[in-house]
Amino acid sequence: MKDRVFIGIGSNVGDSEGNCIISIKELRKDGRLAFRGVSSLYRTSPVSSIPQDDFVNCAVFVSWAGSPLSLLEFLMGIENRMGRVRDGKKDSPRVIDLDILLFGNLVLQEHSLTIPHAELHKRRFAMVPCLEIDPQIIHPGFRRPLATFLSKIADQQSVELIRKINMDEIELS
Ligand code: PH2
Ligand code: MG
Ligand code: MG
Repeated sequence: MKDRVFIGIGSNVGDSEGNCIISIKELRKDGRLAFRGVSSLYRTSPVSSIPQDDFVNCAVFVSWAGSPLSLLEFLMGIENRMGRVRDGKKDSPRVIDLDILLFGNLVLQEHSLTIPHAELHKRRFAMVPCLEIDPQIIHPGFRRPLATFLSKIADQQSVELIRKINMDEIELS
């Protein structure tokens, strides 16, 4: 089955905008993934107890012809190839972060993977790009429109539009 999947993308080390674009191209190289849409790029304040630089965030909407765990493995492979260093600390700065936010209507809690992403409904930087792609998204865990969670988030979480992504930037050459 091909599921409607939203993947959250973030970077706050190096050329963050460029890293997000490269990661989308990497995603598109795999035959199991069918690309459906992409959000704009946003500059977002870090949601973390560790002081760090602002992030660039965006989201892509895809179909994935495989299991959630096979997608997780694929995403981690891209993160590793792009130089992601895993220091074991939560929320440390990162070259690239690719998170499964939603996987169809699936609700899953395993030690290696929670779907929907456990923090999705608490993070403006994750919700705004998804809702740009599809304002009608229903959170399958809470069975409520994702948009209803936005108003509950503290103002400190800033999310500013940088620009749209052009299709030719993410086209495979
Ligand atoms: N990712 C985190 C923690 N905090 N803050 C922003 N603004 N954007 C992120 O992508 C982000 C974060 C953990 O993955
Ligand atoms: Mg993350
Ligand atoms: Mg992650």
